[in-house]
Amino acid sequence: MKNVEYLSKEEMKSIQSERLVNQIKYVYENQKPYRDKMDEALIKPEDIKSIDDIRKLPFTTKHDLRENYPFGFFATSMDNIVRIHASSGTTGKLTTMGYTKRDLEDWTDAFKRSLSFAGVTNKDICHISYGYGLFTGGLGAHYGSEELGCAVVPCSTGNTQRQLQLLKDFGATVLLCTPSYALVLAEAIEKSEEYTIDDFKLRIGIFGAEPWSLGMKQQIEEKLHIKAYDIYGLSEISGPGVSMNCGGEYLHIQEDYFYPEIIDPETLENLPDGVEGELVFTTLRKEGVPLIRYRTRDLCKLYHGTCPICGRTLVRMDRVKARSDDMLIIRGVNVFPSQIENALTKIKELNGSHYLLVVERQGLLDSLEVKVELNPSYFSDTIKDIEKLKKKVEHEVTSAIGIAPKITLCAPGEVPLSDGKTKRTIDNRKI
Ligand code: DLL
Repeated sequence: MKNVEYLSKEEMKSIQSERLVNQIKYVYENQKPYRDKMDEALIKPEDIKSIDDIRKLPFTTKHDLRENYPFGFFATSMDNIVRIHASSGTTGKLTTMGYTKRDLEDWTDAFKRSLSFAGVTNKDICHISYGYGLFTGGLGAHYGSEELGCAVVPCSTGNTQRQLQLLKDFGATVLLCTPSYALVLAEAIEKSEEYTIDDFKLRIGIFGAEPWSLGMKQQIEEKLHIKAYDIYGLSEISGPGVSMNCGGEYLHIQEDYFYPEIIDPETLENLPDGVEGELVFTTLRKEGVPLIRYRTRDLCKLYHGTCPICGRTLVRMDRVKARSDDMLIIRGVNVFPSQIENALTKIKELNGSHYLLVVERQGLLDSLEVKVELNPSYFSDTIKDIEKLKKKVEHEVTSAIGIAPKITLCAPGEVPLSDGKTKRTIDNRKI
């Protein structure tokens, strides 16, 4: 069979159409909440004849999943479910996902393919510091890497000193964790009296689960002497490995399993390639919890056509820089934490990836405070120098986001990153 990563548009469409028709029939017969939505929209499975008909179908939201907590969206009986994951998200109630044996095989295959984009092979030793548990990061990376034939070190999160020791002693060549934690590890090596970067054999990093800027990517690459890749996924659709970048900036989506669309979050109309909107996914082969037109809230752009970097034809998505619900509106201005991160990481006197945004409302006016760490190598004890640096940071952030924040410079270590997803904003406004 022809490699699915290099199919022509027509060949891919034919696979997607056949799978969508089956998926919709299956969902209509087995998933009551979505059947109700289809009945309400007066759509029958027979109306869906090809992938082009997908636009006729209603959307599914996180709210729908929460309303049906825990198992209302399961489309098969527990006899066929072999794993349950749940996503805590950064806010709100859990959403629960159930997987059949075939769902796990498909997800594993998607992750394995993603790894090969980065040139990972069965000769590699993969050190996994994504959390193992209800979060899909650890187990998703684990089975995908094993399937490729890598030697897997299932470290999970925490205990940074032990992680460093194992990374060194086992000679891991691939590190898989959140970008925040990659920086924690890199900075622990820098501070360590025991290790230098030359003690490690790392060559590739597979980082994801949270938005991170190109500035942060560059920092990680420089500090760890690796090439860093961006892996994307969400537990509702399976987990990590929905997409990953090749050598270029964009991420290839495993679109024979997960069909993407971009919509305008207000009008819900489909948007063309290159226009930013909300990413929507339809699973094409899921048995446990299939999801039709699931609104991810992630803001993104799509690009069809052959990849100029690697020649794959799998549709590409932009890096996810923010979620539509991550966006802060401060004094009427839309502000994305990643815009600020990009500005901060460009300033060499700062440890720009270590930042926290605090939003307050004083009277009628919103205020934004940016707390950011100084670079450990930056040293000055004159107030004049510190004030000058503050002004510079204020200027850079203001030109990035269009409003002036209060800048608080913190000592190294005062704004720690977590070993999972780091919370970047505290919004104290009661709106
Ligand atoms: O974060 C799955 C995952 C694990 C992806 C490990 C990559 C690596 P959830 O906990 O359900 O699943 O969170 C999904 O995280 O909708 C995005 O908002 C965000 N996200 C995931 N990967 C990226 C990424 C996992 N590479 C939510 N860049 C998604 C930006 C990401 N945001």
